[in-house]
Amino acid sequence: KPVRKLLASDQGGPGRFLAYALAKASRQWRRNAAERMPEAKGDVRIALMGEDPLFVVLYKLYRAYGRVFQLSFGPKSFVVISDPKALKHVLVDNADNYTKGLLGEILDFVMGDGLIPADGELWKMRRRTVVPAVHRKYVAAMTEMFSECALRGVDKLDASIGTDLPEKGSGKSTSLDMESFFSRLTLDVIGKAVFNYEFDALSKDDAVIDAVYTLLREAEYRSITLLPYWRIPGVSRLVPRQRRCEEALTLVNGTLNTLIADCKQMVEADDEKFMEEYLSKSDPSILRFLVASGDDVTSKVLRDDLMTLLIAGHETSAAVLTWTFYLLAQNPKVAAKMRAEIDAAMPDGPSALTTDDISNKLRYTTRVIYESMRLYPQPPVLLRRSIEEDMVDGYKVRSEADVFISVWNIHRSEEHWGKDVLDFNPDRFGPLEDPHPNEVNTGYRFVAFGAGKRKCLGDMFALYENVVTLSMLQRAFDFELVNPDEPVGMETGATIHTKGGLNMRVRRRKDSSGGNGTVTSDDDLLNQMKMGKWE
Ligand code: HEM
Ligand code: RET
Repeated sequence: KPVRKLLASDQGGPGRFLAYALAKASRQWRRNAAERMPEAKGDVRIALMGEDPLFVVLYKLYRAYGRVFQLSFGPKSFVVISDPKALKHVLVDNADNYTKGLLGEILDFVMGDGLIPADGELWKMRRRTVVPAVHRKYVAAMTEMFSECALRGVDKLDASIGTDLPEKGSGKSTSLDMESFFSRLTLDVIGKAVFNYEFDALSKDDAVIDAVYTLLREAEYRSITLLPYWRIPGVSRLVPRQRRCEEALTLVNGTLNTLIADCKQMVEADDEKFMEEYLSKSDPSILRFLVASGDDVTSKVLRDDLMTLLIAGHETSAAVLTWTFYLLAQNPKVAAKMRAEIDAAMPDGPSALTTDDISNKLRYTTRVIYESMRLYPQPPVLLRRSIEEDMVDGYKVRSEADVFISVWNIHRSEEHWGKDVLDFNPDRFGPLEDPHPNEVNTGYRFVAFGAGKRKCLGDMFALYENVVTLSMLQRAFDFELVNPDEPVGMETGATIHTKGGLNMRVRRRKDSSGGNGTVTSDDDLLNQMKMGKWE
């Protein structure tokens, strides 16, 4: 105000110069004040040491400190972003100023120079090489395989029904940890898709499967120990785990190298024009595409990318299915509406689905998956590191600052989604004609697959895989929580897990033809049991 007054009374001469200088200083002062980012302090450290997973602590802090704030511990500090515009700035508008930062440190041991942690020219080159492998036609071909794997899952569940004591009047059931079921099912899917490898994790445990799980657990362990790096001094605590992890890496790498070599031989023996033939082959795997399109099979980046795809495709889909089933169990109206759609799409029981079926007959089911990814985004937080100083939402972000973009916070923000933000409501995305919410058509409020140049390249693959698996299982069975009144709890690694598994009771649906296409009712089942078929 005084500056404005001075300006108003300015009649020229030295007064004019003084007014100008004061106005400039005032603007500078205001800018500096605005640039001072809210800082979470006090007992934040205690909160972070507590029971809540990191992303839940960040949600509480977001509600206290707002959409961009800084979290500091002694010399360490990082910026937490919970705002669509700020997210867009970092991931899209000024994306070249950010690297994957900590993510590389967390995932280096298993992904090396793979696409997720890679930066700069290497990333650009690999993205250009890998993206064509997951084009539309490949995803359509894969959808057939998703159906096969899901049907195998249906058979597995079907075979285990009857292992629980029947409750009065409720028919035979089985109770099992669906989280672990989904983890095995999605491992089978991604093994086939990436390198045409049959893990068959739904049926067996073997050394390679064990080794893959050791690596996954290690990646998750590093996410939670290296990430809140204030928790442990250095990485010394990792050392005792190191050997087991090394052994697992050796085994999985060995398997990958064999698969690469086999594939190379196969492609070389094939004198037809590969690119045209690719999709009609019995194994249109990503590996086959990369080898045939000239990727150097001796290169470490090829192996790193295969491992990256294996982990990225496996962990995320398993988590999405787990939380979708949890949400459906708690929201029977949504479940019933979805069921009606699924039953109409597969009137005679579980059967193979195509991408056309998904696009035309399973739009609400598609929305169920998206809405589940809104409430439980996997991973809940994205990581970046600034290269040069930047301005985000009017605040200064220093160079080499670690930035956490909380997708969880954006997806659960009342400001952006309204009062019913926590409701599981697949209808919230509007008319079903276009069932695909994305960053652009939601103004960066829905960013389950990220945004900008580092956006997930497996988004359609993942969506179809999840819709097919969800539909098939729901067509065949009824699912309910074994302990509906007990919260499942959350734990974070790279993705969100339940605390003690997703324990569900599974019953064959009376109107379903079941996994082997022969069981139509409990009576049928009983007869068959008498004949020893289900023993
Ligand atoms: C990147 C989510 C499935 C491959 C990402 C990112 C997200 C994401 C959020 C961005 C990470 C960042 O910005 O830091 C998901 C979810 C999935 C899924 C929720 C399942 C529901 C898949 C599948 C594949 C895949 C099936 C492979 C077939 C990748 C790759 C990247 C990536 C290679 C790195 C892309 C790049 O940096 O250029 N994913 N993903 N993802 N995802 Fe996915
Ligand atoms: C996945 C595959 C999809 C893309 C990315 C991955 C890794 C994410 C990590 C996130 C860690 C987040 C944490 C948040 C805590 O609140 C899931 C492998 C980027 C490692 C620990």
